[in-house]
Amino acid sequence: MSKFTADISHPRYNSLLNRHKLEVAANKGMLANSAMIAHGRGEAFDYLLGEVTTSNAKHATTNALAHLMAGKRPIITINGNTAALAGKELLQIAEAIECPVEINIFYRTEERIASILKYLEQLKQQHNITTEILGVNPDAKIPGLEGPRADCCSNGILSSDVVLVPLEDGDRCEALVRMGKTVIVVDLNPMSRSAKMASITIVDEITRVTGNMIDMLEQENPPEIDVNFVNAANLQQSVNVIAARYM
Ligand code: PTJ
Repeated sequence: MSKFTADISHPRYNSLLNRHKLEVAANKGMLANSAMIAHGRGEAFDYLLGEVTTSNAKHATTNALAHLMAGKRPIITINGNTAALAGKELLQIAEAIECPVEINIFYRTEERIASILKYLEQLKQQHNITTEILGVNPDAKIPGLEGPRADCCSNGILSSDVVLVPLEDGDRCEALVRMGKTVIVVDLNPMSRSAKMASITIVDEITRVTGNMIDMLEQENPPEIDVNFVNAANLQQSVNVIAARYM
C-alpha cells in the first residue's frame, strides 16, 4: 500500500488525503467494491461546488445538528465510506449528543461489518469514546426494502426519530422518510434521489460536515432548529452556486 506523502501546502491536499483514507480502508476490507466510484462521483460534484462549504450547506448543517440534539432517539449511521473518511468524527459527534451509532451498509457482508466494527472499536479506544456501536446483530427490517439492505437494529435505526444517514442510497432514504423519521442526508450531489427525498440534505463533503458539526458543538450557543427550513429551496441554492460559478 502506498504511504501518504502529500504536503499540506498542496492545493488538493484534502482530496488526496481522503483518497488515501479510502485506499487504506479498502485494504482492510471495509469498503464496497463500488466505493471508489461513489467517491469519484462525490469528488466531481465537490469540484463543481468549489470544494468549500457553501452558506446554505452550513445552514443545513446547523439545522441538522439542532434536530439531532433535540431528538428523543437520534442515531448516526455509518457505512464503509463514512467510516473510512470520518469515522472518528462521527463517533465524537455521537458521544457529544449521547446517541449510538449503527453500522448500516448497503452492500452487506459479515466480513465488511466485522472489519468496520474493528476499525471503529480501535478509534473508540484511541480517543476515549464510549458511544455504543450497533448494527452487528440486526434484529429488525426497514419496512418496504428487500434483502440485507433492509437489516437494522430495533434499538437503533428502527426506533429512532432523527437519523443521520451520510452518503445514503435513495431507496433506503425514501423508506426511512416513509417511517416518519427526520432523515438527514449528506450528499454532494444536490440532484440525487437521496438529496431530494431527505428531510434535510447537507450538500457538502462528509469530512467538512463533521468538522463543522464538531466546531458547532464546541461553541457556547447551541445550534437552533430552523422551523422554516425547506429542503427543496436548500437544494436549489446548491444548484445555483454551481451554475453561478460556471456562467
Ligand atoms: O458501505 P456501503 O455498502 O453502504 O456502500 C457505500 C456507498 C457510498 C458505496 C453506497 O452507499 C453507494 O453506492 O452510494 P451511491 O448511491 O453511489 O451514492 C453516494 C452519494 O454520495 C453520491 O451522490 C455522491 O455524490 C455522494 N458522495 C460521495 N462521496 C462523498 C459524497 N457526499 C459527501 N461527501 C463525500 N465524501
